[in-house]
Amino acid sequence: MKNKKTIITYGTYDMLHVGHMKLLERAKALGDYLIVGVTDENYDRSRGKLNVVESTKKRVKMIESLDFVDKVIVETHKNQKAEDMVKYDVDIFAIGDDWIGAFDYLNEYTHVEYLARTEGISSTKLRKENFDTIKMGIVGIDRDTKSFIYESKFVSNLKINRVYSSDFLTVKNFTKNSDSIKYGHDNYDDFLDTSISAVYINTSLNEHYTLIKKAIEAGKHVLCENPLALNKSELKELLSLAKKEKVLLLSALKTAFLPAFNQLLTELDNGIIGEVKEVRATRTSLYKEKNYSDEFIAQGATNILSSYPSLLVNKILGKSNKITFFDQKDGDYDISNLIISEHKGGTIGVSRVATGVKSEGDAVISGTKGYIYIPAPWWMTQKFEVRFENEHKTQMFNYQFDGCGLRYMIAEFTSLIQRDKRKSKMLTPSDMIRINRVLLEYNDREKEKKNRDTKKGKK
Ligand code: C2G
Repeated sequence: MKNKKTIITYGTYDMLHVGHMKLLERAKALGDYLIVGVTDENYDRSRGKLNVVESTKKRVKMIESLDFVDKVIVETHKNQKAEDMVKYDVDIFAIGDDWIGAFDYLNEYTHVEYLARTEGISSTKLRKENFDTIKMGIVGIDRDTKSFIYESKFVSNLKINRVYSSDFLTVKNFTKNSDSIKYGHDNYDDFLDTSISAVYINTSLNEHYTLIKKAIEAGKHVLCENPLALNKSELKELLSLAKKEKVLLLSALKTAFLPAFNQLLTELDNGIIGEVKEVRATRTSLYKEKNYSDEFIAQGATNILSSYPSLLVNKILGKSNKITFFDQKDGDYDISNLIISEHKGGTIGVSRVATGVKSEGDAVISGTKGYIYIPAPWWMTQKFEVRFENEHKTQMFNYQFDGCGLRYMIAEFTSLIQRDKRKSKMLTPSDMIRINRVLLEYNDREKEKKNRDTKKGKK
């Protein structure tokens, strides 16, 4: 006979409040030993909780400080509850009655008890009361604008209320057909001179630098599609300007904010495949920009797509020491590029991008004990497999998400502003410099080549 009754319960416990406390006390009263599972950030984001304000570490600490809690564990994935019931020989699983029915399947392992929830209090309500709503404007209107607006609706305390495009008719058509956005501008200064505190920029690449600079100077936080600028000095200038003006400048590389992508980095840090020796990633798209400009540098495959493979390569291998390009061109336009980068300890990054050739968009990370396979489209990371020489040891990681993945990035951007933070751990300014180094170096080399050719032609 067991002499103590073990109770387990789980939750996020963001901004710990009286509702949480009462639930935990009631749970403890059901037995002798209370285990509390605190959800980890990636798991929360993968189950649609995008707006959690406090870090896992902070939330764990808060629960640990409660004297009636006997043990705190971290919940990282969906199937963990069943595993924990067995592991801790749990007698009762207790949870608020907002979950009624959802955990009946655990009756197979333990006794499930739904406890009355406290009315009138929630973390969502506290977040609304404690943080101002951020007003955001969109710069540039194209086929992706609607999905950005749709995805932003899943992020609390954010309101997108105006758009800017240099083309008057585009603005007029957009605001006429939009349910939520009624204000449109074709004058950028007027647009910036409104109550918005943040902008999202998605225009042709060669306009980014000027638009970002003006927005920062007007004191706005900026989320902008990558690349932020088309040469090194401009990128560094923008990052230091943002620092000086105390605003947030973030590249809109959505992959960096996906739950599965971040879980993958955590697994690699934990040494799941040993030492990483090579990272290989491909991204191709046959979609050509509508507003194809004669600024060839801003339109080739390297500029449009290389940020994604570079993100994976640089997040895992760190700064590159040497980069070699194997490009194929159609006139000035690079239709494909095989980019080999060398990193610390002789490790290798292989990035393949193309806008004129189609290929499999997967990624492989090779280590001394095994490798990780991310199926196409790897940059929309939802799942990955950790494979070993012994195929029976394969581990699958699944973090399916709804929508097109933008909401995780928008949530991070909003939450950083709300918490008065100017850097994202998921994509730091150094990450942005490293990632952009590839295309900026390519642009510099191409420009030099072109200058040499023009000089030769003149002779
Ligand atoms: N709760 C409550 N009264 C409130 C708010 C929350 O009793 N006004 C309870 C919830 O029912 C839950 C616990 O407090 O049992 C933690 O709530 P959350 O932090 O919102 O976490 P939740 O998303 O419910 O976690 O694995 C995670 C769990 O399955 C659910």
